[in-house]
Amino acid sequence: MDGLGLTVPPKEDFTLDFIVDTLGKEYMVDTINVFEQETITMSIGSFAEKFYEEKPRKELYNIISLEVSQISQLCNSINPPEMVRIISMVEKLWSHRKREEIRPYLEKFLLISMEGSFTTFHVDFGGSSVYYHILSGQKIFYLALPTQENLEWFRKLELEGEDNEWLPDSLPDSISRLVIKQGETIFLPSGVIHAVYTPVDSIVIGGNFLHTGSLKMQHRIYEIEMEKKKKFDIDYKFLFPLFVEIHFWYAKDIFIPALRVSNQKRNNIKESYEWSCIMDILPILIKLKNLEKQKETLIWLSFNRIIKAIQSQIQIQLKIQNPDRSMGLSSSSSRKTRKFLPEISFKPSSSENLAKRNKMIPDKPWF
Ligand SMILES: O=C(O)CCC(=O)C(=O)O
Ligand SMILES: [Fe+2]
Repeated sequence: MDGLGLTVPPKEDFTLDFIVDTLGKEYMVDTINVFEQETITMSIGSFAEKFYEEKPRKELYNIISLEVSQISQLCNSINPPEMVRIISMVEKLWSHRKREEIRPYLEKFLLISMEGSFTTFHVDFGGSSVYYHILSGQKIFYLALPTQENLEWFRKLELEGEDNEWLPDSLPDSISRLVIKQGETIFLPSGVIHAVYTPVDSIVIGGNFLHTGSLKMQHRIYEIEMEKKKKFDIDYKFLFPLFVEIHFWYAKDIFIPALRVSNQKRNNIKESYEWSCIMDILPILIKLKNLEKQKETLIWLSFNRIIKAIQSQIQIQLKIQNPDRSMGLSSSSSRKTRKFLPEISFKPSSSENLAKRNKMIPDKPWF
């Protein structure tokens, strides 16, 4: 696609027939039974039969979670937008082919939707950002920004509302309606609350990604998901795979080594994107560690070590930034200070941070 670095196959080739032939009729897919808003697993062959029924169809099904990154005949002609490939935390972490066998694949979804399908208000898992390209058909998005008020509304909806309501009793004050036509692409930033209506049969190519510019929002959404999980015991498959591990590994493999290098060079990185990310991720790691306490995770045993490592590198950096001020861990009150390090007032305000990020991202696409 012009300017985006997105590659998609020609829509004439990428039909439901082609997808069924490639996967084989017996290939099982999760679909949404639209009127019940319930997940139903069926073969792609059965889905196609229902798809080719005479309209108006008696039942509507919507495929929104068919990921094809490991099906070469379907994925070879798809390349997510360049920006996604650059900033995706999953891409970055797995670019060295470490832990390949557990890599989550989320950047090449096919969505196959029957006319009249709708998806109720939600935020994509883990507060992931989204790219969404209409190969054929059309979609109508109803969008609400992730303001504090709207997120509180969404939280209540998640915890108390009816799951299958297209129009819940209350709605955020301001909702934007966005029609996306064939050949168009949208990006949804982290945390955007959205509902989607499909006015005509549609095939969409889309993907989800976490990125360091939205660490706080991603974590905010994850907290809501955890609250919901606690209340309703939802399946892990509805959460961003390895969400906690991804943040842990990112800190361990990317943030700490980068901060260590800056510290060794005695670089003051106070104004850098790198620093704002590090200050964002530390409190998140502390909260994730506590959230995960009860659970067996791959990384639980090393969590404290990584948190300590990041805290001590932050301390070294703070001394570089403020050579005249005593920020040392050696002072008697250091234990407390260390615990609340992220709140230390050296942090630029969030709008400054944002501006900095916008400026910095093109310079440091690797971070
Ligand atoms: O196209 C749809 O029906 C839903 C798309 C969406 O928002 C999602 O899959 O998260
Ligand atoms: Fe979504």
